[in-house]
Amino acid sequence: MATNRTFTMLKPDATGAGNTGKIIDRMIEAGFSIKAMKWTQLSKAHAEAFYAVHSERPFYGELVEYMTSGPIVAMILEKDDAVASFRDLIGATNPAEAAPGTIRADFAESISANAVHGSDSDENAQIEGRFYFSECEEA
Ligand code: IDP
Ligand code: MG
Repeated sequence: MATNRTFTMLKPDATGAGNTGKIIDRMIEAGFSIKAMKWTQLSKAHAEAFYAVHSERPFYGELVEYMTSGPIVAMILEKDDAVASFRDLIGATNPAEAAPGTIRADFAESISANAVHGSDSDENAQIEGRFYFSECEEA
């Protein structure tokens, strides 16, 4: 089931550095419209559940600790081909490898504190959006 929606989080490095507005501007300038948005903070249990798919990876503990270290902004975004288009906008996981002009190249601190999350498939966009928002919270 292809959809035109994706899910993103601004991570604690981005909110903590005061980059929230600048990063949201990039998303809007790139043609994404915001369908739902929430400023919140992950508990350890919620971060472990959100990133359960990475539970066997060596960086899982570091990732959970980092993602609970400060506020995050969760958003559902809409655009044609949203998942792939958004991954292009944010750039590679490691900011050292992210293409110039991408959000991670311009705002990320490290491979762990890399400013933004972006869903990797339509299916995960749906699951991740539902993690934060009920259907009646989507515009
Ligand atoms: P993605 O966010 O670009 O989809 P994933 O491989 O899904 O990258 O990894 C999820 C998140 O885990 C990354 O965004 C990053 O915060 C963290 N991460 C990935 N690889 C590493 C690593 O090698 N060291 C530390 N953290 C990592
Ligand atoms: Mg991923």
